[in-house]
Amino acid sequence: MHLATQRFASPTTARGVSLALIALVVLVSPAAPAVSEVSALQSATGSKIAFVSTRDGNPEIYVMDADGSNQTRLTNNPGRDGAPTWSPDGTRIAFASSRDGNSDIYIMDADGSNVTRLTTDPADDGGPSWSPDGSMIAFDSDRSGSSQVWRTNVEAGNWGYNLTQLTEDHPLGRVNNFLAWSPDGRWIAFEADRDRDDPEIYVASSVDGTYQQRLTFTRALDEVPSWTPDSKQIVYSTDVDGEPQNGNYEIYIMNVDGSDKRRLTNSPGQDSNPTVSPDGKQIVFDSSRDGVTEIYVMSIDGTNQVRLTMSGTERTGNDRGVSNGNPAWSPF
Ligand SMILES: [Ca+2]
Ligand SMILES: [Ca+2]
Ligand SMILES: [Ca+2]
Repeated sequence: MHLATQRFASPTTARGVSLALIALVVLVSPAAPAVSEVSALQSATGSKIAFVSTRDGNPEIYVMDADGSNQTRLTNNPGRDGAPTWSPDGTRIAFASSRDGNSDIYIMDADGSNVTRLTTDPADDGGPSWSPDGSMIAFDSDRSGSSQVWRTNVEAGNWGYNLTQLTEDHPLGRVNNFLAWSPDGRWIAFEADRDRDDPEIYVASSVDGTYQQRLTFTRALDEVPSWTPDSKQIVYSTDVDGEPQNGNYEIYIMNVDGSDKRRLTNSPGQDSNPTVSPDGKQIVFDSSRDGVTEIYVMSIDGTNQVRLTMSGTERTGNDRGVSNGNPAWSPF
């Protein structure tokens, strides 16, 4: 974990364990909702973006149209609510919240109603990412003693939740988190500090955590991976340009084998938390390039960068300011 990264949605930042939104983007929904449900969710532009804002005093989850219009609050709780991730059918949002005293995973309908609690462990659970078939959620938890990647069924069913730990504890308690389930269902991408004091991007089998492959090899902070809809590329954030761990993150894209890494942003602020639109043509991300953290969108090749939120304010004295970040593009 890295102080340089903007982690305002985390309920546990003070401990150095934090959560993020990793959007799960799917090209095809295996369990399509009823037509009426889909049409109710679709905006005029055909897509929604969930995000986290502190504009109402503490971190809450909001949703907006993909052009930045119709910004609506979905949670209203004094706890820290963050890390929104869409169900593959677009009807629900999983998120992390500290509303019951420690960070747990919750699920709500896409309009904010029907909130249910998925995890109840006294350890911190966060950073959910939905499986593309909708049946499971991967998340990070320190219930084993250090932050590791876990998954659980969304419904108990006849065989229970089948809670499974996918990454192993390390003697030094290093972290594996900021995970994203691949749209083809086979892989979970995550960042891990396990090798050294700077994180790298890994992928592992979503079945049992095997076949782990490390995709970055830098002294930089390589973080917050997310997938393109075809599962062939990963977008992420890194401060690899300039001095090691300088904190100036840029959005990069690479092939799933780690090849062909390309920089998409070039701003003096922190550019982070990218997720890809369901048509694979755009990336939504957050950036502090204009002085406060706001949400931006760009084409998949880095062109046409446009700011979507405008309500951020700077920290001054005891005023913690307002930030908008951790965007997640809906699957429709
Ligand atoms: Ca809240
Ligand atoms: Ca690194
Ligand atoms: Ca930057």
